[in-house]
Amino acid sequence: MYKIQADELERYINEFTSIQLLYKSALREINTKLEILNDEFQSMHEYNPIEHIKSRVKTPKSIIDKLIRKGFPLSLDVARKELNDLAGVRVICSFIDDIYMIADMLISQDDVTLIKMTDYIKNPKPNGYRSLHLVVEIPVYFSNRMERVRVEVQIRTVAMDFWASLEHKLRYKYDGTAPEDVVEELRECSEQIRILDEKMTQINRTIRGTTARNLSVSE
Ligand code: 0O2
Repeated sequence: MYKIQADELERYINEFTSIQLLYKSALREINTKLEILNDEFQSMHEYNPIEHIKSRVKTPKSIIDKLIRKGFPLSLDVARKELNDLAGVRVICSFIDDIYMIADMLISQDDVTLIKMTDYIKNPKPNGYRSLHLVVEIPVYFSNRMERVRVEVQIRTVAMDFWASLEHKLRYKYDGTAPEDVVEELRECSEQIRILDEKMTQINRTIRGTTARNLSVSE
């Protein structure tokens, strides 16, 4: 078990505070982009693809846990280089089609650089986790400099988010080692949610008179 000295922890927290502004600013930029897309859709099509948006800068404890989990040394420089989710945005959409549409619209913006995309909807994790993950880099302008900052954007439906929240809670409860029957039940719930999401998406297409959108973003 890795033990952190008090002075090391204090230095780490001080360093963390100094870069928090950078990541908070990047989150504001991304949030604004997403809100504009949602508002434009509402105004042009009377339709909101985004139910809600949550964002956070990763806490010091969560950064330490992840560095240890991934076998990296405890350094903020390493965290900034190796962890993609120091700044994270979670975008909750109504339907599966909306996820790919929002992702497409975001990454096609000139100042947004796509670093990595992981499609856990087409290829769910073995435990049943489903979500579209984008790591993007955006410029943040300060008084005397511009910095390019990475942000992880997780886009998923309300149902996928419901599953992920419960699974996250259970994982904490069992300290990462849930009994196999619980793991299996969660997998089954994920499958039921997949069926439900696909049905709801189909109903939405029928109501709105649309066909499957171009999902090229994940192909
Ligand atoms: P927390 O506490 O939510 O911050 P990589 O980006 O490939 O270098 P990483 O970061 O492990 O490596 O990638 P991945 O798998 O995309 O996971 C990033 C985040 O996605 C996680 O952050 C979770 O928020 C979420 N996530 C991934 N897998 C699962 C899962 O099985 N269940 C749930 N509930 N969430 C998941 P953290 O830091 O692990 O956790």
